[in-house]
Amino acid sequence: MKYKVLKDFPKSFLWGASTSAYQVEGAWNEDGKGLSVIDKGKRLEGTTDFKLASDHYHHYKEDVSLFAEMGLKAYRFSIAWSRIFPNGTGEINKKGIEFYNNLIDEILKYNIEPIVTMYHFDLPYVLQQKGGWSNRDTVDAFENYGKTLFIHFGDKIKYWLTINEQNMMILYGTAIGTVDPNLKNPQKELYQQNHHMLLAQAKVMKLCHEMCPNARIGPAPNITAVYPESSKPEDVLAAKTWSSIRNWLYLDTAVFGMYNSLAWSYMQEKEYIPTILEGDMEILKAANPDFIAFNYYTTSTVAKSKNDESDINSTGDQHIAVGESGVFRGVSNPNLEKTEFGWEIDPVGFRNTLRELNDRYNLPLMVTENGLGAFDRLEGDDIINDDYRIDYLSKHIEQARLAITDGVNLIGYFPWSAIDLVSTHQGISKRYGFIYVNRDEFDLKDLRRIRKKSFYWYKRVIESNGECLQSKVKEI
Ligand code: BGP
Repeated sequence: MKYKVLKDFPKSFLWGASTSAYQVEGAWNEDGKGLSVIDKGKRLEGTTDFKLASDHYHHYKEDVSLFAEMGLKAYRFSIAWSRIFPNGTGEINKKGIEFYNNLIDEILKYNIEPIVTMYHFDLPYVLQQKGGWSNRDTVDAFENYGKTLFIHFGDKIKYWLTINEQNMMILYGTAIGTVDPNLKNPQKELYQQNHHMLLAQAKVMKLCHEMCPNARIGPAPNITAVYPESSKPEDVLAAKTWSSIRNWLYLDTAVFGMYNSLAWSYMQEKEYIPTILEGDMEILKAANPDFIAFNYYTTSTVAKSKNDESDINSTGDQHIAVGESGVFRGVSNPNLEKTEFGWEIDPVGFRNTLRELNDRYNLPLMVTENGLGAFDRLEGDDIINDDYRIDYLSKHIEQARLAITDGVNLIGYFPWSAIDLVSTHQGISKRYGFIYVNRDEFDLKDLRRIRKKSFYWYKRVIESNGECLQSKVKEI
């Protein structure tokens, strides 16, 4: 649609950037932190583990001062559950509370809004050993963890995200490294785990409203618009099926407290229906999220299933539509370029996704991840010319502004990632940050922080409240 004038980003727009504890902190076993499933997980051959990561645990003051120099209005980070409860429940680790109080105070010192993700893939390993999310006790463990966070940090944190990318843990958990390798019937188990996570999420949302009446809380799935490969009605049907399974199963339960009917039929057909106890649906209905946070990297394109193994598009990861025989066929979108990691780049798809969420839920939206992983090169004089990242982000911000003009209630935008950190499964060489961390997969070098070209670019974007972008706004 052609607009004569574009609406501005709101004056209070949360220009931010994101990280997660296990991917940035390091100090994997320091100061009383317990193990998480990530610490016990396998690594891709030739890529680093998370033991040191970006060593943010020891560099956080310098890092936050750089975030402030970049002009961030907000910073999204996660709290490591096993740094607060080394065993998931039971005794609190005081050093863990101390670290996050120091980090939050450092962020607030620069008038940056701290946005906390309560759980970002790193389930305490002791809980995994007790059955993880298959064990309904983990629901209570998460509620207890949430209550502890609200007690210790509730006076400083205004925005809480419950669970990062629950849908990716269910659909692509093996790629991410969150699936218990000992599960007997993984698929069926994962949908029972999902139900327990939904209950846990709903309980902490209700608790947050009771304990921290001035705070706002919401879910944080990975959401993407799903396109049909053609205008063939069967392809359109397949796209709606995948979107229900990938997106609406998670958000209809979080927002409406009900399972999406198409996703439910899929679960019935596959015999994935979880055990739902008396009162569970009432718990889901009592959640009432204040906003929806979501991560966006790309869109999915699917076609009608051919009911054979050729439906499977690739080994896939959380940003590639794999396909499921008898359900949908994962295909590439010939209209989109790909990153060097095979992820399709779709800025207009970002606007599609924003519109779809706004229409479906009519809640404030916060984009908590959007970014380009690339093999950045450190050139002479500490120069990193990540023009490709500037191009990717500027095009997505342009589309965000068009979506705001469309009427979408967008309250924040947080590129992944604030600073280089370790990819879920592709090492630290796959860099996302505005700030380069001088280490390689196995050579830790000096870990010095180096501002990339995109650091200065994003600083200008924030100063101009989104006006000053590299490429002109496309008229669509
Ligand atoms: C999202 C996760 C982030 C981050 C991002 C980039 O799914 O929420 O934690 O990992 O993907 O993907 P990757 O790290 O696999 O390159």
